[in-house]
Amino acid sequence: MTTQNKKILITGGAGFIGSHVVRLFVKKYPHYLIVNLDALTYAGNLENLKDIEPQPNYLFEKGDITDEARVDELFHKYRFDGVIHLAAESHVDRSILDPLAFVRTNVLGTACLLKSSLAHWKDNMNDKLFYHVSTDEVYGSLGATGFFTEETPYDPRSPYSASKASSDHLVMAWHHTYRLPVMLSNCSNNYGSHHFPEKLIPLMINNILNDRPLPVYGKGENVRDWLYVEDHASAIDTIFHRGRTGEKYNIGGFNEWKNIDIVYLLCSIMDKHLGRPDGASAKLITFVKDRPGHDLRYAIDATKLNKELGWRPSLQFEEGLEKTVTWYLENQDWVKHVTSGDYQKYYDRQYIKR
Ligand code: NAD
Ligand code: TDX
Repeated sequence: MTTQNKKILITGGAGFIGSHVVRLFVKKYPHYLIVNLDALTYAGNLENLKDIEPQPNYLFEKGDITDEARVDELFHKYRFDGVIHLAAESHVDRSILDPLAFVRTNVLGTACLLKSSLAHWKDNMNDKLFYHVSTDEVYGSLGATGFFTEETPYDPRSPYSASKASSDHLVMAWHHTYRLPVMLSNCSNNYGSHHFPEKLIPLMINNILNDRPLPVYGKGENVRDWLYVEDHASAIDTIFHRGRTGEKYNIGGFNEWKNIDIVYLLCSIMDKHLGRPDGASAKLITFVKDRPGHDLRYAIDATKLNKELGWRPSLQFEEGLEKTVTWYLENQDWVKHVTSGDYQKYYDRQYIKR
């Protein structure tokens, strides 16, 4: 897609990754109008965008992507040239507790956006683009070796990953059937600031700080491939502007870690920050019942993105974790706000009463 004046709809912009994508686009492309459509679920928080709210090229619209009339109304109002679609239910453990919420938002919501995009672009698809943000979890679970490439067959195993796989298939179906210009990326686990403390890294930081048990599922042997969230946003920017229509790109930093090793690393970073004796926080580690259907290992081969578009991550993991811990320590008000309300109910159901 060219970088001339554009009106871009970003869905889920009040969430973790979405807020970083909105910030990047608003700052880097002052001649674009960025409209953030978000339902502000428990995971969406306008505080994440406080710094860019006053910018003249940024607007927020509250709404649900499953609400066809609302999505259509916004297309009429703004005449978008592009969509970057991040809105989703995103937490695997919640998808095990309430799968239908994931089918509704991730599958039906994506279909609603595709339908409106086609209706508004069908007479002139020139320089239009529907960019869908997806996950490596659609590929399933790896054994000890090997990587997910763009050719790896889909094999989702949780309600979350199955709903994301469905949304990927819908995006490609709209491309093949209706010629809708689309692109899709599948990224590995993200970490960084504004990450909701239900996910591994921010949950552990928060629990270490508050001297609570650190719940490691199973034996902590599962492996995830971690990427700093701002690097994900920069990859989306690169692909959105220079990727090939109809293509999918894997995004990752070749950075695999066992969960238990990450928890130990976080404990030692936090001990230094909090002035605790070395090893003090690690005493909080508690092995708990495993996640049902827990995928063993994810590992992304991002060679295509590197070779075709020259993208590479900017940060080493230890440096990124240090920045992340510092952000959480300096933004305790943010943590307090997002963990008030329903968070405690979810936490008790997931960790205390099982
Ligand atoms: P998040 O849960 O932090 O944010 C999701 C956002 O979507 C929230 O602001 C929420 O209010 C909004 N939303 C949810 N349902 C909605 C609806 N029906 N209508 C409108 N808005 C709605 O998620 P995240 O971690 O930032 O993930 C963003 C996207 O990136 C998702 O599509 C996810 O599948 C994908 N992804 C995430 C990761 C990761 O590690 N977090 C990795 C790869 C891909
Ligand atoms: O309390 C915990 N204890 C624990 O051992 C939590 C929350 C997680 N874990 C384990 C499960 C996973 O092996 O840590 C690993 C990471 O868990 P999550 O942070 O829940 O991430 P994951 O399930 O890997 O999914 C994430 O990456 C892909 C995002 O939540 C998805 O949105 C993204 O698509």
